Amino acid sequence: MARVLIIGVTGQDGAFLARALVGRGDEVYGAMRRGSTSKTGRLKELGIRDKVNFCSLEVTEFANVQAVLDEIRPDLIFNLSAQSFVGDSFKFPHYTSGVNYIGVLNILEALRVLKMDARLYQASTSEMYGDVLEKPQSEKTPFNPLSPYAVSKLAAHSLVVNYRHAYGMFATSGILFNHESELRGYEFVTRKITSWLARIKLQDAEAVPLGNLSSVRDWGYAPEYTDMMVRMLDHDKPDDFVISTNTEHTVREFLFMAAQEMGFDLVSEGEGVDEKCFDRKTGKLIAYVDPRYFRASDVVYLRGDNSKAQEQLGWKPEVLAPEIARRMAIYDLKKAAAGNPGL
Ligand code: GDR
Repeated sequence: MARVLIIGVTGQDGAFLARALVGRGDEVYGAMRRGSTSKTGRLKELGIRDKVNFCSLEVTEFANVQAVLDEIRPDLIFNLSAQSFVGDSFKFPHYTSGVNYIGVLNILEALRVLKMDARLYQASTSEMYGDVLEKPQSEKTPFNPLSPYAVSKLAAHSLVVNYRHAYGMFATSGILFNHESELRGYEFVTRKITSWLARIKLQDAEAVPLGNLSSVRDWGYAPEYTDMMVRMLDHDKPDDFVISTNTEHTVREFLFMAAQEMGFDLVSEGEGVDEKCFDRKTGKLIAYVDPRYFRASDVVYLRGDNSKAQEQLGWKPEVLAPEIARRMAIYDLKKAAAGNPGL
């Protein structure tokens, strides 16, 4: 049994990870930001809220990070805390950089100062590939970030590599490609689509406004990805691993798949900012492009080469984008039917 600290326990990944660790008998500490106590809905949904020991932690405050690590003395630390919405990082670059980079610096420094030999997992991201220099992207592909979010994550990623080499720390980065689930936040495109379509279907909501429909992503299923986080820290040495499905779909394809599950039969008309998606059966407008959702610079193609994780960690993704769209659509229809779109 390990003592585990999950920093950022209230998010999608934090909740699934906590469930996996509780399930294997670990003692799980869940750190969250001040004032986040009301955000434990996902842990409740998974039936493990009372199995997690909560603590308050502000990663941007070094003294606080040091004190919490010293008190808990975990064997394993998963750092999932982040300002994780790429779109918002253009509006809040300082805040994003503070949490996503200084936060990691504080954790690494606290481990060093306290001379703790805890294993650290850092949540790196496919967004670091940005304007991609290779297809598909692997651990060897050079990074080329396109947002303050990606820059902050790349800085943190580089720091983890540096502390691993300089101080021999067991610090591992998972370069996770997009991973979705029924517990995904509503600001991300998959959940925005499934939750909104459910409201169109059952509550006669207006059509959903979307940004770049041609953007390509490699979407995997979050619970499988959090299982891989555990496997990465159970591995015999610290390293960097791409976790992806090595499949690709456009946002438009995801929209069509989710819509089909809800009984819509979409057809797209027009191009670029004029694109509109109608239901063939009723002629009703279901989705349209709204330039307000375009990003100042967008990552338009991501697809991960996961061979290293397959070979070294036994990674085999089972749930792929069509099934993810199906599961999220079914879940959100149930939520909308119950009149409760929230978590
Ligand atoms: P991403 O996820 O930025 O890849 O980061 P998101 O779902 O926000 O965007 C994916 C793509 O969809 C396009 N898009 C829209 N996106 C949103 N959010 N809303 C829209 O209306 C919309 N229309 C089109 C985007 O432009 C983009 O190209 C996620 C986050 O979880 C990160 O924290 C994580 O690091 C990466 O995945 C891996």
